[in-house]
Amino acid sequence: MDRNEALALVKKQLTEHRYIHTIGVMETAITLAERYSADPKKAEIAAIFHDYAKFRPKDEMKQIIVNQQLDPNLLIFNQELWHAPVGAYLVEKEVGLTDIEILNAIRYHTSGRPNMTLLEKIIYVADYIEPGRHFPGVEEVRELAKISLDDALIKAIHNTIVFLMKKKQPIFPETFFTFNDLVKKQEVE
Ligand code: DGI
Ligand code: FE
Ligand code: FE
Repeated sequence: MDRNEALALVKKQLTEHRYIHTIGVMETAITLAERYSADPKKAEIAAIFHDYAKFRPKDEMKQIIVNQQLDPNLLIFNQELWHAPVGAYLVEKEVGLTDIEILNAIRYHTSGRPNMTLLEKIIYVADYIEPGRHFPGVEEVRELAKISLDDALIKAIHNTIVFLMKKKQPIFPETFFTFNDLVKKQEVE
């Protein structure tokens, strides 16, 4: 699928603001793919569709989680987490994408997971540092992303966990598992 076709499909699913965010993630993901020797075409498509399900009604997402037997734990955590795995399902079903690397990059773009692939890391970091993001700490992650994708990813997850804790929000276990996995791997290096 080419870029313009993909963008036209996703535009219908998103608000103007979220569409502009998507373009930012796309451009950032391609840059990171070139920098870290991933497939820029896969990065482009995964980025374009990463927030495909962002505006689906809560009830529809809940039904998909139950009926498609996605992680039932999702239902007892922040519904902000749902659009990632539900998005992977819908992008396959409605758009017809079948590339498992692309689908997994969409599936894990919010929580991460242990043993993330290069493409999954790129989409996670690109989502965090795209030029439209302005939260505290983002500039540090942008700088890290020029040197080490793993260091950028660890910092982004660290910031997300601290942000949620400050708001006294529960942390999805996969987010911690992702952080632990990355940090443990650096210990043995
Ligand atoms: O969809 P985006 O806004 O572009 O970014 P995203 O997919 O990373 O979603 C960010 C939202 O998800 C944000 O509101 C925080 C929330 N989130 C991320 N990780 C966790 C989480 N919420 C909980 N409860 N636990 C998490 O581990
Ligand atoms: Fe998202
Ligand atoms: Fe996003």
